[in-house]
Amino acid sequence: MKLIGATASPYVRKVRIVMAEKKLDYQFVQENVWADDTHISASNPLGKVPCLVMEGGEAVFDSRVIVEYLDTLSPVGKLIPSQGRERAEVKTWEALADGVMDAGILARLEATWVHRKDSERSQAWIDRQLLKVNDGLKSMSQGLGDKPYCSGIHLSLSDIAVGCALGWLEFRFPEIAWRSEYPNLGKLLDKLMQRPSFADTKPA
Ligand SMILES: N[C@@H](CCC(=O)N[C@@H](CS)C(=O)NCC(=O)O)C(=O)O
Repeated sequence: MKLIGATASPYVRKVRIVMAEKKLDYQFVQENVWADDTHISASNPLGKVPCLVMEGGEAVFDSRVIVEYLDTLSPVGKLIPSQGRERAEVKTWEALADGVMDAGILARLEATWVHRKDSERSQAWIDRQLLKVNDGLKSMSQGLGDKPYCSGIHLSLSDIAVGCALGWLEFRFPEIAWRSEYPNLGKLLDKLMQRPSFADTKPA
């Protein structure tokens, strides 16, 4: 399998962490989707990473579809419960964490995208997205409470998705003081960073 991605992308990181936790082999091909000469649309018509390219050349995207597929490949370290309420709970954690990243990325692009003039940038839009980030963090913190992991006592995709969102916020929005406001999230990220899967994929 070939994974097309970038080391700064939190969605790509989610996939790489799942690959590592499940001990799956893959080739990591780095692609800058923001460069004028990117070839990403040859694999993913949406022009986004991550994109998984299978042995036969078929492409699988987006990150949620990829990680769900990867979890079926090996019984090692099951990350998504197979059915019922528990499965819906883990997928909802993932949707929340991905939603925080989506909002953060929209805010960042509004402020920094090189093809937008300063007069075209909207502070109201940035504020709207940052409110989602803050509300998402609050909800994560409340959901985690004093449990060791988001969905109970074992690592699951919930923690991986939340860890990627927190790690990306620390990387791109160091001014958001989520560690002091939500110490339980900081504790969770510090614990996750002890795992090689997290430590080896720090956003860069
Ligand atoms: N929902 C997608 C989001 C992927 C995504 O937005 N990736 C960013 C990189 S962090 C990207 O490729 N953006 C390029 C673009 O929007 O044109 C997923 O989970 O894979």
